[in-house]
Amino acid sequence: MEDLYPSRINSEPTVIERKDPILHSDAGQLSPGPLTIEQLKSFDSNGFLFLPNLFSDQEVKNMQSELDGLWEEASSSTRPEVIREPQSDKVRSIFAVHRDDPMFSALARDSRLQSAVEQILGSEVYVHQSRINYKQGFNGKEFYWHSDFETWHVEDGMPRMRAVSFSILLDDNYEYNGPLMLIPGSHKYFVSCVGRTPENHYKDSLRKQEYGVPDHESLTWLAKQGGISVPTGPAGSVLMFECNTMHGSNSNITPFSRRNVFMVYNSVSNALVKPFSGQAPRPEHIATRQSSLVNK
Ligand code: 6CS
Ligand code: FE
Repeated sequence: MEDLYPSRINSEPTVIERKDPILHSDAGQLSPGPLTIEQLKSFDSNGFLFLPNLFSDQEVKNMQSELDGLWEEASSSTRPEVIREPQSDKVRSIFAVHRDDPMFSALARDSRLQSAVEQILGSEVYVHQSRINYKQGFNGKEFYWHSDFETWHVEDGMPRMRAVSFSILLDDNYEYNGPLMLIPGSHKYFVSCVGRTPENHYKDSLRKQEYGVPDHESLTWLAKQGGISVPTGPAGSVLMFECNTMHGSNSNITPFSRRNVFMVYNSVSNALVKPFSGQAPRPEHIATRQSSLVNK
């Protein structure tokens, strides 16, 4: 399959225009769904949309106690889905919760998420990846600037930009406890990164990403034209962002954790092929490849 978004191949970084639509429709008009025209236009223009208080206080409390139980189990676990912080053994992320945990499996199928993403992607969807990021107080380290699509294209073989991430806030997100920062409009450009992907890169990149990160000049160019947006709000809110929107988050040096759960939906018309890096695919708990899960 032709590589429309080559990255980690050239010795110099380049920025190319996006080749895919942002609001997809197989039938020529947008699918019906919960998002208003204004919300769709905002997502199209910025590459993200903040939905305050989508989940009730009780739903948040239920998910927070689920997080506590998962944290306890993960703290002494050696299973590969558990990722630890780069400078400590503290739990940083737990992957594949949509597959392994009943509450988050139900969340993945929640119509508030599924109907919104099917409206944008214009097709049936499946969960490409899910994870909990704990971003613990004092210990939660940064996620450097990146486009998720760049990684999912190069390392997982995601052909086109037809996927959306939902970050469900499970703690109040303040400007100071490491909220997600996004560059409005950055989803319209693909930053081709330099450097060859190391073998088994995910063993390091999920702790601290050093390959597939954009160069300072490209980041500066994007930020000067789009600025930097830091959506904050109460637990239970949802931040949905396009797979190619440039984002990152700072280390959390406050006492207040910034836990969230991510659900990433891919169009069933955009199922993973061989990684464009030419290397072996990443494990199933990071990128869904099993057809049983892909075909609804
Ligand atoms: O490599 C990945 O798939 C993960 N890395 C980051 C920093 N964001 C997306 C995804 O969770
Ligand atoms: Fe990311």
